[in-house]
Amino acid sequence: MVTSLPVLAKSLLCPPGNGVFTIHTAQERKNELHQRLFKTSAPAEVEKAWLKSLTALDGKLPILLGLASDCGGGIQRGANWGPLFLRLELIEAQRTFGTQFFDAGDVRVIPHLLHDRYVSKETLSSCRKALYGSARKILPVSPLSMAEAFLDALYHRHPHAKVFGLGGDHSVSYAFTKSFFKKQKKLKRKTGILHFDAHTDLLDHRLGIDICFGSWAYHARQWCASPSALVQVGIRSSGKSQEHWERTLKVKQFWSKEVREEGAAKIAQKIITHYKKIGIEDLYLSFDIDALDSRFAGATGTPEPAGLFPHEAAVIIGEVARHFQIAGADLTEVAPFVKSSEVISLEPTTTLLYAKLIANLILEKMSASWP
Ligand SMILES: [Mn+2]
Repeated sequence: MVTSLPVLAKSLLCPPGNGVFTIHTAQERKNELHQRLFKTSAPAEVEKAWLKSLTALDGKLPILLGLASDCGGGIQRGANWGPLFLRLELIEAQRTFGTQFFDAGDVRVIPHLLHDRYVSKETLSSCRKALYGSARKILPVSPLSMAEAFLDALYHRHPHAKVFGLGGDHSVSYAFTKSFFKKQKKLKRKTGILHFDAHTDLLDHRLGIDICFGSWAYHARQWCASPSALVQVGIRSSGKSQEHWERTLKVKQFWSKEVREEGAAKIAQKIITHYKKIGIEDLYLSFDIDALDSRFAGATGTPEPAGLFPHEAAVIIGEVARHFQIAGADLTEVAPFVKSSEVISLEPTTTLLYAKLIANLILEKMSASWP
């Protein structure tokens, strides 16, 4: 028997904003979010209202899925708070711009786990007991594995659903893209990735760990229509040269410097020409907030100067989305409690402002109907 989506969601997910397991921390923000979404902040009422809302999930609007995991990060964590803070921004955007989306909630997160492939039998049993009340429940226990299980079921039911994932550190894109590419393959759609980032995330492993914030793109490129269907924009902090990555892994890169020198519109045209040449039909858009210059996005795990200006990213997304369907997307590495040393007073709010604008733009493009 196929489990219904709301029933599966009840096991794997929790109400929007609840992905970080806390008793008191940020409770006022959770209350605010739940008041706005469900007109109540009483936990039992919120749970009831959220479960009821899931029965209306029909895959027509872009679907938000929060994955409040930063276990795959490793320099400065804090992106686990992304989904809660971004939700409040998106509700604001909804009011200002009329952007439409369906909020499925957050994946339940055990913050010490990343993916079930790293989990021992004993831990699997004890975490199943903790999450599902029984060690015999054959369900995943790690955030990335749970996200993948939910998305597999969602895409099985609604193959054309467009999911906008809210991270989390960038390892969450491993789970989002894995499910996404499985179903794109079934739909026989030739699909690429448009990846905004200061870093390439192209390591095959980091300290022996094959799934993390520095390696998800290495794996995801193998699921694309071809390796060169992974196009990276905004790169500027890499141990290896552009020539190295393009030659050895066949990916296509536009470093931040090139965008500044040639202008965003011209880069967008180059990207469009490239995707057309290799026959791409659909795109997955992954946006690491550190693609933006650290003056605009300092509240993130690895802020980098000399990055993209928000309008440059917006021009590229806008142009490319006129030619290719944005069939799936995510926004990662927004770490609202993180302050880097420059412009301390401004950073969290500045980062959230630009994250909101980028997220809103992506949702708007995902909402566009496609022939
Ligand atoms: Mn990244």
